[in-house]
Amino acid sequence: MDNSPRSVTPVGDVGVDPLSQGDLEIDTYQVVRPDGTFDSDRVPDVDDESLRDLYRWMLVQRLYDDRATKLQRRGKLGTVASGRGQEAAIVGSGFSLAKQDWIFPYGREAAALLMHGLSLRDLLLYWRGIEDASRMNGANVFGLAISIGSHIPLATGKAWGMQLADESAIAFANLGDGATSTGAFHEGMNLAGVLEVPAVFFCQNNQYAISLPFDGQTKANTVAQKALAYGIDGIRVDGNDVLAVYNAVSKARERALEGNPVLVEAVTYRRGAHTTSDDPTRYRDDEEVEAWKDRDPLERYRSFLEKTGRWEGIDEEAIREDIDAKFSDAVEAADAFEERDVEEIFDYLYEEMPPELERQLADFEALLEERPELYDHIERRPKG
Ligand SMILES: Cc1ncc(C[n+]2csc(CCOP(=O)(O)OP(=O)(O)O)c2C)c(N)n1
Ligand SMILES: [Mg+2]
Repeated sequence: MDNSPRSVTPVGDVGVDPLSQGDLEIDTYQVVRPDGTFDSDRVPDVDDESLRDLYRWMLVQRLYDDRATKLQRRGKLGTVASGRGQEAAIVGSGFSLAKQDWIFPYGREAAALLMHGLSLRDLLLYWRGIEDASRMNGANVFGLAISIGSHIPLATGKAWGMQLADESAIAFANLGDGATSTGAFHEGMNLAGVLEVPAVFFCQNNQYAISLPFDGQTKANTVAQKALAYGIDGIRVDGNDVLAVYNAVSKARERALEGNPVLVEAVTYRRGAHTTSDDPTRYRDDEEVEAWKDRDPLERYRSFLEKTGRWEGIDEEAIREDIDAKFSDAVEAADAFEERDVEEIFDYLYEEMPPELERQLADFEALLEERPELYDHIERRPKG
């Protein structure tokens, strides 16, 4: 055989017809349109108080974000990742979960975690770097995935475990559009499909991963279509329409419990900065932000409640006062929480510390001896 490089001639029309992006038309499910009109057949069959609670929880999310941001500015929280603009995605999904389900959070979904039983104090402590507080709380909330996408295979694993134990519950992972570009996303989704586990992967496509816009993240038109490659269900939903998200995730949950994992894409927008350490004016223009302001999830849903005669039951001022008081109490409780020893960073990874970690701990302790001012604001473990 001749293995010298050969010239390549165009193959011409030989009947090869590649599948392409245009072949996938994925609808975006909606219940309430941006102008507040709605599809009455799609209004979920829940009582009026629950419909009002959806609004109340969205307000909780918004107020939490405002207060947490101010707290960070006063130096009392490490960083804050706000859910502003994503309230409908956060609350509509959180509201559809049962107590026995497990949430694998990604950071912006404060209201969903609070409604799942996590205390406000523990949430604040997390953002102060005290992660283990949340484990005392007994809520089915896993630690926050700071390493993007790392929780996706864990959610698959938890769902598998619950399936093997014959529990009627799902693992629910919140993730961003950026997380869909990680290897962990692929591994978690693929295994979920193969094992047919009760998991729902909820991607809040807020159009950015820090400064990188969605079309720089993937060549695919949608996140939802990626589900098909894993042989699982995909749903694309208007993430600023709380009823649409509630219906979509409720349906996904039902499917998941039957052994059909689902990837849900909620199309939304991150209205604020990525975190309190980011300046979004450096990479996006005001017109874009203004355009999404017109699609505000709270205003849209308020208009639905007004049109259907349910708004009267909501006392916004009372909710604000209640949240303010609860937030102040939670800050006080967080302040009273025992300071952690900085060496504890080394404690919880292995039952027995491996030599490499021992070496790092020794280096760290030597550094603290040499420059105690680095950590003089933090409690130190007594020697010996
Ligand atoms: C593995 C990993 N790479 C990079 C980062 C730095 N980082 C923090 S948030 C973020 C973007 C996340 O974007 P997305 O998943 O869309 O979530 P969003 O913040 O938009 O809600 C990046 C790259 C990280 N935390 N983990
Ligand atoms: Mg994003």
